[in-house]
Amino acid sequence: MLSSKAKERFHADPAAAIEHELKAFVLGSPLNRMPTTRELLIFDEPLVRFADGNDPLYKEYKTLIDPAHLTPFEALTKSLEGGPAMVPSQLSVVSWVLPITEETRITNRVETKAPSRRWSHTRYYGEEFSNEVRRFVVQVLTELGALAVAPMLQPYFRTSSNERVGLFSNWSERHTAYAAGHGTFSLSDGFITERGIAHRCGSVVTDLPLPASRRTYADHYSNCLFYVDGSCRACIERCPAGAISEQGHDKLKCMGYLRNIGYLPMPDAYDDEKSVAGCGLCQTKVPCEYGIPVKINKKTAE
Ligand code: B12
Ligand code: SF4
Ligand code: SF4
Repeated sequence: MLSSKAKERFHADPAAAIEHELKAFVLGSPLNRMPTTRELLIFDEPLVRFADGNDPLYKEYKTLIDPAHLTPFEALTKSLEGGPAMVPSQLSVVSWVLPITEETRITNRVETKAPSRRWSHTRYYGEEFSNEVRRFVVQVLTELGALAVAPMLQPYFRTSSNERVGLFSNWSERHTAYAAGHGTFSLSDGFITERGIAHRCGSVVTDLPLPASRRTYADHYSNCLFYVDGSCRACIERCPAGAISEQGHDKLKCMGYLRNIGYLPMPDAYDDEKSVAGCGLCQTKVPCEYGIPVKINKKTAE
C-alpha cells in the first residue's frame, strides 16, 4: 500500500518516485539478504532508468534476435484480456540493474572452476528476490491506476534458440536495459553498466508516461575494452569452459558447463539450502567487474 506521501511524490514526479520506491524496496526488503548471513545484502542499491516503449530498437530486436522477441506493446497486450484495444500506444518500460555486492564478488574472484557459495546464492535467492522486485513494481504501478506487466513473470515467457543468435528468450532483460541506456554488451556477452558487469537486471512494461532515459553510448559494445581498442581479453582467460574467444561467447559451451556444475554440492548445507550453481567467473576478477573499464582506464591515465 502506497502512503499518501508516496502518492504525492508520484503526482509531482512519477519517474523520481518510482526510482525512490524501488531503491527503498531493494535496500529494505528482508528477502534481499543472504540466507547464511542475514546481515549481508544480496544486491546493492539498484540503478533505475526508463525506456520508451515505442523505441525503434524494439522493432530492430525482431530482426537482431528473433521475430518472437516481444515489443513492449505485445508484452502488455498478451497479458491482458481484451487484446490490443485495451492498450494505449504510448508505453514506457521501467528497467533496473541489481549490482552484486562487493562481499559476494570478492568470494567469486578467488574461484577458478565453480562459483563461490555466495555467488550461487545470488543466482538462486537473488533471482527469487528479483522476481519479488518485478511483482513490487507491478503492484505500485497498478495501485496508481496504470497497466503494468513484468514479461519474465508471464506464462508466455520462454527461452528458445535459432540459427542467428543461438539461445534467446522472448523478453531479453539486457536488451531493454540497453534501450534504457544502462550500458552495453561485451565480449563475454555480459552487460556492462555504471556498476559493472556483475549484476542481475529486470523490467516492467507500463502505460504510465515516463521520460525515456538518454543513451549516451556510441554503440552496443562501447563499454568493453576488447571492442574499444582490442585489449583486455581477461574474460577469455577466466572462463573454465573455454566458452569465450575473440569471436565472442559460445552459449552452448557455457550452458553445458553450467549444467555440469548443476547444483553445488554443499556438504555442510543447512536444511533446505538451495543452490543453483550459476558460474559467472567471467563477471568477477575482470576489469569490467564493478565499473565501466573504458572510463576507469581514462581516469587512471589523467
Ligand atoms: C538464456 C539465458 C542464458 C543462456 C544464454 C545467454 C545469452 N547470452 O543469451 C546461458 C545459459 C548461456 C546463460 C548464462 C548466464 N547467464 Co543468463 N540468461 C538467459 C536469459 C534467460 C535470456 C537471455 C536472452 O534473451 N538473450 C537474448 C540474446 C539475443 O542475447 P545475446 O545473444 O547475448 O545478445 C547479443 C546480440 O544481441 C548482440 N548484438 C549484435 N548486434 C547488436 C545490435 C544492438 C543494437 C544490440 C543492442 C545488441 C546487438 O549483442 C549481444 C551480446 O553479444 C536471461 C534473462 C532474460 N530474460 O533476459 C538471463 C541473463 C542474460 N543471464 C544472466 C546471468 C547472470 C548469467 C550467468 C552469469 C549465470 C549466473 N547467474 O551465474 C551466465 C553468464 C553467461 C555470459 N557469459 O553472459 C543475467 C545477465 C546479467 C548480466 N550481468 O549481463 C540475465 C539477464 C538474467 C537476469 N535476470 O539478470 N544465460
Ligand atoms: S573482461 Fe575485458 S574483454 Fe571481457 S567483457 Fe570485460 S572488458 Fe570486455
Ligand atoms: S558463465 Fe562461466 S562458463 Fe559461462 S562464459 Fe562465463 S565463465 Fe564461461
